[in-house]
Amino acid sequence: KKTHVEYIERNNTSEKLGDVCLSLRYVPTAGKLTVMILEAKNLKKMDVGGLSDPYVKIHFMQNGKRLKKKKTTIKKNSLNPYYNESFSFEVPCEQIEIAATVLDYDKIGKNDAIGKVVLGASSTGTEQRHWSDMLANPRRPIAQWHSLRHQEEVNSLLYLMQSLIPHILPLI
Ligand SMILES: [Ca+2]
Repeated sequence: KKTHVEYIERNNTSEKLGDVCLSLRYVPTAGKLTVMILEAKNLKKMDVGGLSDPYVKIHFMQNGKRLKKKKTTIKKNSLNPYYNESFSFEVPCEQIEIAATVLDYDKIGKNDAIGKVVLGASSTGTEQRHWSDMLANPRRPIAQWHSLRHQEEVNSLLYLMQSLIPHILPLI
């Protein structure tokens, strides 16, 4: 049985899944976070004999635990969809994360995830920069492109974090 770390390493060879552009707007006084899904580009083709039918699912999370779920409309047969759809969340505390998963809608069977990004205080790289830009610019929407990662890779990291947090917190 593979450990989560081995799984992450095995999947690090980056297959191109596509990119998603979203904006984050945080109003500290109102405790409100607005996520706007703007567009996606170069998405992976998921349908045999077609393109993909992408939509974006947004999870609002706290310490890796899902609190709320929202989703965009489905854009049929497109690898470069435009959404311009926004979702607001009430922020209970600072320790929150936003996960955006791009999925391919299928009429029959389960919808497959194309890729995913997680934005929050514990993110790294571009995701981390976006999050700190948002916090540094209250009330202003900050837009940025993100490369999608494999859902399994992101979930493994979230799982690791969730299982580590109870052990790390007493040390901080
Ligand atoms: Ca499809």
